[in-house]
Amino acid sequence: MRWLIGMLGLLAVMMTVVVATSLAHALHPPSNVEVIDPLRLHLEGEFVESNLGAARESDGSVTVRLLAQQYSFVPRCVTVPADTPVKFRLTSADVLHGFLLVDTNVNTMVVPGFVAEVRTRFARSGDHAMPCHEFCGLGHAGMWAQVVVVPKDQFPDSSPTQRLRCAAH
Ligand SMILES: [Cu+2]
Repeated sequence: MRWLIGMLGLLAVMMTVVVATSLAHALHPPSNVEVIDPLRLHLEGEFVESNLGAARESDGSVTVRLLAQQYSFVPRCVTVPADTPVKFRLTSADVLHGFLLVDTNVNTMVVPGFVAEVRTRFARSGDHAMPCHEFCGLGHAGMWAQVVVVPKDQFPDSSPTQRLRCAAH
C-alpha cells in the first residue's frame, strides 16, 4: 500500500511540474487545422510566390508566409519588426518538414496538405536561425532559413519585392 501512495505522489509531482512549466513558459502545441491542396500552391491562393514573405496587415500586425520544400524555405530570410504581433503561416509543397526558431518557443511541424500557423511577438531585435527539424530527405541538413527581427521603426515598407529580402546587416 505504501508503494502505491508513493507512486501516486510522484505522479502528482510530475504532473504539477509539467503543467506549471508549460503555463509559465506559455508552451502549447499549435492547434490550427486548415487544409490546402499542395499540388496547386504555386498556381493560386495565399502561397503563390508573390504573396510570400512578411506583409503588414491593416491592424499593424505582420503575417509571414513561408513555403517549405525539399530542401529550402521560400523565402530564405524574412525581416519582421520587434514588439509587434507576428503570425507565421507555412505549408509544405512535398513532404513533412519542421519549423523552429532558435531561442524562441516557436516550433511546429509543416505537414503537406495543411497550413501551420504560429503566433508570436519578438521582445527585441536580433537574428534567429530557422532550421528544418523533421528529417525530410538527403538534403535535410542544409535546409535552413533565417528570421531577422529589426526595431519596429526600421521595418521596411512591405512592397512585394522588399518583403522577400532581409534587412542589410
Ligand atoms: Cu527537412
